[in-house]
Amino acid sequence: MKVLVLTGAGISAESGIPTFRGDDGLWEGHPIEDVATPDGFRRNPRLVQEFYNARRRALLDAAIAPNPAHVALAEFERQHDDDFLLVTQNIDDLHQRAGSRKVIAMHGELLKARCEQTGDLFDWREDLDCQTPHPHRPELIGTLRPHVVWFGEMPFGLEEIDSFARRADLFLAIGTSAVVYPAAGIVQSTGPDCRRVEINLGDTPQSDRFDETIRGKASTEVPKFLE
Ligand code: BV8
Repeated sequence: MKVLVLTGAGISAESGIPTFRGDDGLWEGHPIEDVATPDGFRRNPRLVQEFYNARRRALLDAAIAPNPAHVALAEFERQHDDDFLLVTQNIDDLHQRAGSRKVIAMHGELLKARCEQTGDLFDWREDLDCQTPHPHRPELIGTLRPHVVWFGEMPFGLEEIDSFARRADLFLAIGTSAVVYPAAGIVQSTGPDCRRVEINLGDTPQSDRFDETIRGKASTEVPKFLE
């Protein structure tokens, strides 16, 4: 059985990471176009670097850890290794910390930095600013950015995701508001015989495309569904 899982910010909410569109929405105080677009970065790189530095520091806080939903997905992958793919819109590393291996972080990773000139990727746990020298080429000052997909930028892994979705027997969407594309459109790539299940606190604009909608918290409902 080929299983495709898509997760959004809702799966990390109970681990203490704020979602984007909840009351404690991340974007508050910062219009999206100021902090999550290439233009915003060009206009005010310091503001954008600090926005991600704050999120990186928060993610590395000792209190932040995978919750039972992350753990259940990692365990399920171990039991179904050959035909399983986890796609996350999240840029935290909680799936990886829980033990998930087959992960496509389609919107990038908060704990990586990328050189705009060389494309080099680095594991990055410190603050980034506009004067951070490139680790191997110090002459490249201020060329490092968060390895994160901003609005208007191409997400990662789209071909692999689409090809897997077309052949999936089960598609499980967990904790996503289904408003950001192309992630929100993955459900439409699944075949006619695919069982589509949505786990969320409430309805989303895509809920009617699912065969089953399970309403409740991810940390309770995901382990229950996968057991
Ligand atoms: C693209 C990384 C072209 C950054 C993110 C105008 C100009 C350019 C593009 C567009 C445009 N208009 C529209 C677009 C397309 C745009 C888009 O979709 N915009 C939306 C706003 C309309 N998309 C793009 O720009 C994408 N790129 O289009 O490139 C292209 C595309 C294809 C092919 C060729 C070219 C790039 C989008 C990626 C942007 N980057 N993140 C960062 O993180 O800082 S998006 C951001 O939103 C996060 O990744 C986040 O994951 C994502 C979606 O949010 P969710 O994860 O769903 O989180 P949210 O808070 O919204 O919802 C939480 C859900 O959990 C809720 O439903 C809640 O009920 C539930 N929940 C809460 N607690 C729990 C729970 N469920 C269960 N248990 C709980 N405890």
